[in-house]
Amino acid sequence: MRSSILFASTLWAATALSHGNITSPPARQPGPVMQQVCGAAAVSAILADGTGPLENIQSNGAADCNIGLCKGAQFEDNQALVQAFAPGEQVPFTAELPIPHEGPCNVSIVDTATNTVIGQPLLVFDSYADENLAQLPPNNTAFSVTMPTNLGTSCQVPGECTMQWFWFGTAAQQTYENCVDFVMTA
Ligand SMILES: [Cu+2]
Repeated sequence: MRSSILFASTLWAATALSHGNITSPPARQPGPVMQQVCGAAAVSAILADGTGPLENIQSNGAADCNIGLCKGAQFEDNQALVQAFAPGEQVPFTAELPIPHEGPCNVSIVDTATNTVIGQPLLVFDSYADENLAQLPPNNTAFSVTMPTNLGTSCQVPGECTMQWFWFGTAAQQTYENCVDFVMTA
């Protein structure tokens, strides 16, 4: 998004511009529980453009609503999407980046109760989605992570952990997140 239209929050603008998101594995989507927690406007913003940045999503200000964790999407709306991964398993991701914005990106496992990263990021791009390149590197839209082998008993209960793709467009000042809910198999 150009800075000149950063202020735009109208529906047509959000619809006309798409930026990026994870398309596989399935990422958390908005739903009725998110609407209860974060309000209808936040849900509408994601439904209007699922690839838009966090900055386009208006929270209702409730203490329980954290747009900075999975765009405010709630685990309870996504229990059917929980993936099962084994320690050491390679998990392929696909992303779409219709409007790239250069900046850092990472994939990490997040403890949802505390919104803190567990261990080291599974993947780090110092420079991702560089719109100045003639063509994005193939690993920007198809990459994989290796599930850690040292999680102990963490992440075995659905909803306890989520795998978060995080990308910040530095010049655009736009933040992107998608969460893949999963359990680690023993
Ligand atoms: Cu954008």
